[in-house]
Amino acid sequence: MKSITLSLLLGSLLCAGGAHATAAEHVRVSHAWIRVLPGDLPAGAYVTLQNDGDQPAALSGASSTRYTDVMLHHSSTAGGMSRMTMVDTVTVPAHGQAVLAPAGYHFMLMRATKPVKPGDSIPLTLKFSDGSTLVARFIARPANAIDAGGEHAGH
Ligand SMILES: [Cu+2]
Repeated sequence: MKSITLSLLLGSLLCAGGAHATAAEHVRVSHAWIRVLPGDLPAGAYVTLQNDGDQPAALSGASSTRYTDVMLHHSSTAGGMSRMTMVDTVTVPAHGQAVLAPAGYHFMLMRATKPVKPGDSIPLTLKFSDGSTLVARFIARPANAIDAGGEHAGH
């Protein structure tokens, strides 16, 4: 019973401020990775965002000191042609998740300020439409990688 009391107490402390909590405070990041391409080609960045909040969170972009520009894109395939479109936001549903992954939503990282190699850990600042931000580390993976690697490499 003690542990239940403690977690209830912690829960109410964490929720202090309730309605004023920002989107970033409710979002957890996992499977954050970058697919590094040769030369100065733009790199795709992928991540899973889990929203523990009661309100949807709208991801509106990102920035990084390691890249000159970061754009939010969506890839789609129609008639065998693959294309990318710019998007303003990606919604992370309340108590749900949004997955940025190859062939779907992704960040496009433009013009690295210095070369990024597989194995590097690159901080990206994720931005939400309420103005809140969240810094997450993205693992750089080789061009032939299909996911974040590690224990989930078997997907
Ligand atoms: Cu793109």
